[in-house]
Amino acid sequence: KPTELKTVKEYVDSHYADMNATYAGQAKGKNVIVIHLESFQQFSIDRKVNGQEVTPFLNSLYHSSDSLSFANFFHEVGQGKTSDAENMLETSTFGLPQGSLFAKLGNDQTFQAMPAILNQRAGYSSAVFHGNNGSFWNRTRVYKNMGYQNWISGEYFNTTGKRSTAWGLKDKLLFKDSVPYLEQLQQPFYAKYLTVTNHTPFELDKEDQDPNFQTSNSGSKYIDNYFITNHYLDQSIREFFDYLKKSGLYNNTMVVLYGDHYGINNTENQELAPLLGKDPSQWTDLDTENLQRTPLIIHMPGLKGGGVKTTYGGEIDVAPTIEHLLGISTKRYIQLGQDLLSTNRSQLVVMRNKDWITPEYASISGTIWDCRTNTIVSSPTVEQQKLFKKLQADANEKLAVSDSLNQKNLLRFYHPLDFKNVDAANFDYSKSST
Ligand code: GP9
Ligand code: MN
Repeated sequence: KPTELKTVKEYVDSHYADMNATYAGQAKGKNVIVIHLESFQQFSIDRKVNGQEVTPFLNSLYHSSDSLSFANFFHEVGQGKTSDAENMLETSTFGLPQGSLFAKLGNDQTFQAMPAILNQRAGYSSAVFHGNNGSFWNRTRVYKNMGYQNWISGEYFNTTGKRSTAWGLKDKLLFKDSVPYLEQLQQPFYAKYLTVTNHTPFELDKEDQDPNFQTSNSGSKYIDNYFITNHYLDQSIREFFDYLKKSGLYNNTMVVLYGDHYGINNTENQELAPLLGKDPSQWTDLDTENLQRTPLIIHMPGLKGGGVKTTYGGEIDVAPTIEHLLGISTKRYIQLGQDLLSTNRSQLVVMRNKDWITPEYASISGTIWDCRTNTIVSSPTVEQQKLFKKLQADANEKLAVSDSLNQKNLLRFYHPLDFKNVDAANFDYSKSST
């Protein structure tokens, strides 16, 4: 048993954030549906364009007392983009410093991921739904290694002609056409939907656009298009919720919605600034960092203690949060995130490039910013210098632990109590076999 694994385990044990009794087990036995909102950023929540809400339905979910919503949730992806987000959400470890973990290591990696954990601890079945080809981001291989029982990819759907954009089946059709498969899943199930229509360059056929929604005239085609596909995404989620309610699934399901990473590139900040009520000439690197917030909304009818939470966290923290809501202790697993609802968690959010942010300070390419004044901390006190050094060391350690774990495939040697390693050979995703 390599000493590297010991180091990882010690790190995890000393950073474990325990369950919050108010929330632990509230979703016990419920179905879980994770909805990955492609490229969807926090700034679109509550955003009005021409006096009209861009995403009225998501806004209503965000503010519902049946939701736990997070105002300071950050994406932490690297070059693996969507695949890094998926990896973080389901394993609570980071993607790689370069490239995509799914693509580079996914074939032979040992995962102790959410589908297998929920299956083995609480009898959950599992499925992923997505309108792009199964092989994109090496998903077919990775999902088997993660223990997904069903992978309902683009091959399962009619994706011809105007039913698709360049990235696959349009979201409204994905939700609609997935129903016959969703309804075959044994409950409780863990199901993930990866939306794709709100993906750069955010192009959508005229007939899919809401004639009553008038987008911005920002001077950036990307921004103007972005609000159009945001709005379409919002409608697709509303339609899916209508289905959940009509079918009755709504009452015994917890829905988790999150944005995977930014959609609007830094190159568009000058055009974006006025829409956010900011002076473009005053735009700072911290403003850009602040845009790396993406929504996280955990919605469940009857939830107690809901509301908009201001705790600082990121994608790495989602798996333990969900597991604890389901009443599953995560103590025995190697997970680098901390339950967002725990009362003894760290407020340090670590980005894949070693930048970090806390409620007070941010480090961006080695420069320290004061988050409250939006200025560079140019002459830090001795106390501050010590603090910044400590925060950077903590950030570096978290990434190093993750990289050691993943790059050396250390989970091969780790056997959590009652966890049976996943055997990819148990899963056959070919359409004919269903
Ligand atoms: C592709 C989709 C987009 O299937 O998930 O991935 P991204 O380009 O955002 O990484
Ligand atoms: Mn993505």
